[in-house]
Amino acid sequence: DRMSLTYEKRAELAKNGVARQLFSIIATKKTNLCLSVDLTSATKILDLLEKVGEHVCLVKTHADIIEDYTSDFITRIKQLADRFNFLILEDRKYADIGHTVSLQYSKGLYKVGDWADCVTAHSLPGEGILKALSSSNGVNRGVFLLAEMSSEGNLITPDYKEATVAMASKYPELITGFVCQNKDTFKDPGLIQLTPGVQLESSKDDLGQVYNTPEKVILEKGGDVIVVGRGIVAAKSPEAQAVIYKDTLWKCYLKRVSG
Ligand code: 5FU
Repeated sequence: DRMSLTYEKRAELAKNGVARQLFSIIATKKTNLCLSVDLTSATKILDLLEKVGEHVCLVKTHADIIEDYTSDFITRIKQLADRFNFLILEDRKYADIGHTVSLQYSKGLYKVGDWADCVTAHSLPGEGILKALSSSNGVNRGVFLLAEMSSEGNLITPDYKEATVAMASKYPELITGFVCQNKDTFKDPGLIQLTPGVQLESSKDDLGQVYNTPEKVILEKGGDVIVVGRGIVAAKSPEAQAVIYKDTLWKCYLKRVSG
């Protein structure tokens, strides 16, 4: 059962290179915190990462919300990723036919394939989307497939979720894990459960986002890497808040694997 296995052990079981790398970074840095840097200024994102880079294993971006996006931003965020040893996930949630996704992934303004260690994708269009993301893969790259969402009233059904996990099992070298909310969604301990919708107190925002606590998400719902956005980014001191989240999340993990 993946709930009781350590990150070190799971690194050995991972078939995707990015999953292996991410499990190892988590074990080395003792942090399972993924920071979602949902800011619209490249400068502000870089300033924030200077302060919190040491506390996170993964940085999640939405490149298409950045107003001053340039290739220089990518050079700098990659330097920070090297310096602080974190990976980068572009949360693009690809959802089109394979041909279009392969263009969206490698071309246009963002050229995501050049810099993102991993990306998110919907299973909705069928497995052509995974073929597209594998064939544009030269180096060590990964995909988190959306199996569940955190938002209220989302249309994902149990059947859709199961079919998503079945689809992923045909691409073991590509799939890093699932964006999902529950431990029963998948079993393979070599895959990562990336769970968003987390704040220190259970709550909601006014556009349908639902927040669970670290305890609930890690101990009951099986989250392996926890995505926090506004809980940190909108805090008075994001740096101090990142440390609080890191420590809280890590304590929950230790409790989970200790029995
Ligand atoms: F797939 C998902 C999902 O189900 N819920 C999410 O919230 C992705 N997200 C992303 O996580 C969303 O796009 C935000 O970037 C982030 C959560 O940010 P928050 O500020 O912690 O609500």
